[in-house]
Amino acid sequence: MFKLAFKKFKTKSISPNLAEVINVDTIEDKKDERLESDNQNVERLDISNARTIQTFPGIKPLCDWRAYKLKNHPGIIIIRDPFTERGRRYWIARCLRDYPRTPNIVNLNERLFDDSIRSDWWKQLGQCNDSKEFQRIKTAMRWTTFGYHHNWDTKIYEDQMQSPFPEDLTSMCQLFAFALGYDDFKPEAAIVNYYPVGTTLSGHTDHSEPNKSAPLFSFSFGQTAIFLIGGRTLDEEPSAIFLRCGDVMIMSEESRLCYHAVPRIIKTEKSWSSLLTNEGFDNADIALNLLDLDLLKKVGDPQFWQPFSNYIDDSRININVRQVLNKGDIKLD
Ligand SMILES: O=C(O)CCC(=O)C(=O)O
Repeated sequence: MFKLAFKKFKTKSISPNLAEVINVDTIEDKKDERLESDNQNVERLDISNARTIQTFPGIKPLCDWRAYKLKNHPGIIIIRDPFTERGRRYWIARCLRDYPRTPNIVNLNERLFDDSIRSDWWKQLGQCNDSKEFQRIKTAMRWTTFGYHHNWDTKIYEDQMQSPFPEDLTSMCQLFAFALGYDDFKPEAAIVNYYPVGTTLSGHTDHSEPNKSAPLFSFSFGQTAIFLIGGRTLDEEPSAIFLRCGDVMIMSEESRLCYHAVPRIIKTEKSWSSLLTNEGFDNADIALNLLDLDLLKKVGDPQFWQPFSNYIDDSRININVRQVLNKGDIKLD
């Protein structure tokens, strides 16, 4: 069932029937009965009782968040783009410019890419003048890991295999975790996935973490993904849902160990090169020190922002954050 659905959405020769894909933006459109019945699986989540959170740069106030749950997949929560435009730009720039740098690990193969590219991909990409080589370097980047590095061969985390977990990402994840009542959540491992249009991620479960009860936080930026969420085995029929720029998905409870995949990236986002719409920030706000203030300012400069905008014009980025250790443990066995 899962593999068939993956194939159906992946196949390039036919356009998949996108009416089947859950689109949370249509949930409140009471006028259109067809849309409502398409979305019987989705319910708005009442977060009016969510924990009050401090203001956080680049994130809208809690009262403006729209959150949804999937009735057939208990534990999946989607917060529909709670970021401001400056916030989205900030995280896109972090994922491209900073996170794929040494000591973080990237997928780039040492036989195909020299050390300078493997240790600072974005900088070398910016210095490449040959359009064919530029495209080769750009599309080769598929993931970077930090915090505990996931070993894709052994599928285990090791104490010696760690790089520092960025403080800004820790603060941002803990803000969402706290709002949803996961006060003890500790971000300890992250995978940033890069998806040029046309790439996919096949069905898998995330079960390498010794702590399988902590939720997983997933942040999507750039172009839209069709995301499949299934059950604990490949026999169960998955649901397809759009994950759009700025969406935050939480995989908790039963869904934490369920099969999921990204069979398709769809180019839906308009060009990003426009000026930021009247979105300033208060320099005196102490919460600003949770982020890289210099970068937060710079992403509003059209010239600085242009290369990031070009990248995201035909790509998606996903930041996938997990807790590795069980509560009370200070290291892996
Ligand atoms: O890109 C996504 O939305 C999912 C990524 C994922 O499943 C993973 O990193 O394990």
